[in-house]
Amino acid sequence: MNDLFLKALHCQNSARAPVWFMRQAGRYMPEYRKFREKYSFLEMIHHPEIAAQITLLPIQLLEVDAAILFSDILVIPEILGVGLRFDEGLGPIIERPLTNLADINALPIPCVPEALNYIKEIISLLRPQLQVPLIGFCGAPFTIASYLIEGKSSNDMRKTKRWMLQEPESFEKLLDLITSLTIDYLHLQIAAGAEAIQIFDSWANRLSYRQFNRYSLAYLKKIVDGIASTRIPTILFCRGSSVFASELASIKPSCVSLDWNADLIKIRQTVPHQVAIQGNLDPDILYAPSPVIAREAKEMLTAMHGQPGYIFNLGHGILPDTPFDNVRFLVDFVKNFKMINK
Ligand code: 1CP
Repeated sequence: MNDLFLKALHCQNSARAPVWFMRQAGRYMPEYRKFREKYSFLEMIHHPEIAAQITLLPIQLLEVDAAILFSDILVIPEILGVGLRFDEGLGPIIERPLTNLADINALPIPCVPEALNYIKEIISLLRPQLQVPLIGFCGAPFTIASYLIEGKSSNDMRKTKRWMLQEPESFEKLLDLITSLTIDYLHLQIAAGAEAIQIFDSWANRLSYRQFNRYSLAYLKKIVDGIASTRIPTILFCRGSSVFASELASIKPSCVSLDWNADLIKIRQTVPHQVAIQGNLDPDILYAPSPVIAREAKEMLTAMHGQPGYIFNLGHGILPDTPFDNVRFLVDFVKNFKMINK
């Protein structure tokens, strides 16, 4: 069993830095595209056998140090019955986005263990096949709320922020609802065998400092506290984590995952030493020729050398048109880094 990743999450790793990537199973992989020729994205995440096989692709083809469940943060909106679909080229669409308090009150309250039982099946299929830890995940309440309100990916979050500022009470009611479903969902993943949890707050960078504390961090804290009894390590990622790293660390996750704007060493100095750091190569660097990839990765690995709580990752997910061979090159480079230095 390769436990480098779990050791690093506990800040107890004395070997090389473990490596895995956000969105490590996806379109940049020819094998993934073969599945996508046969099935829609929703079919793939709903079908336990297929979702398990796709989770395993990066382990088989890249030999990364952790697996992440093949699913999506939007499974929570889906069980709220708002009509989730994924359109080619457009990404996620919610057919009946929320517009007011009455819409929130009309939502059915799903029974999470029943509605998401298929996730339990995926994890049960996966665990016996894995020699690396399995990461479960969810979206953060602010990011999930933004999809429920915008109805699609939005860069400006205009509707979400307008609601948040005009009617903070009902906005918080929505965040509370998502938080409680999410805690149940993470307990389901952990009971089924997830060995670490990453929470994605992909749109937190749209918030001011005070808004972040009130509408993002407070709910992240409820989730971290809500699963603390399981003692499963938690990783907090947000776009904006280079700005909010100290605040994220203050709610005592096991690890803060940094976007690519941050200087790793500077952040390491501000985040308490018992909290691990993950990140943060710019995903665009994977378009560069391999000597550039090597130079940039070496810079980060040298800066973090000897850190017992460091996990190599990107600053956000792998992009769909990334050359597969460059990703493979990067994994090998990170894994061999110690040897190069000797
Ligand atoms: O084949 C396809 O077209 C589907 C593309 C795809 C994939 C591979 C989507 C649609 N989701 C996923 C899987 C996924 N999503 C994983 C799987 C595990 C992995 O390999 O990492 C995870 C962890 C996610 C999480 C996710 N989904 C986030 C948070 C992380 C991030 O990237 O910021 C978000 C925001 C989503 C929403 C989502 N799902 C898919 C799309 C195209 C989007 C929209 C992103 C956006 O709004 O910009």
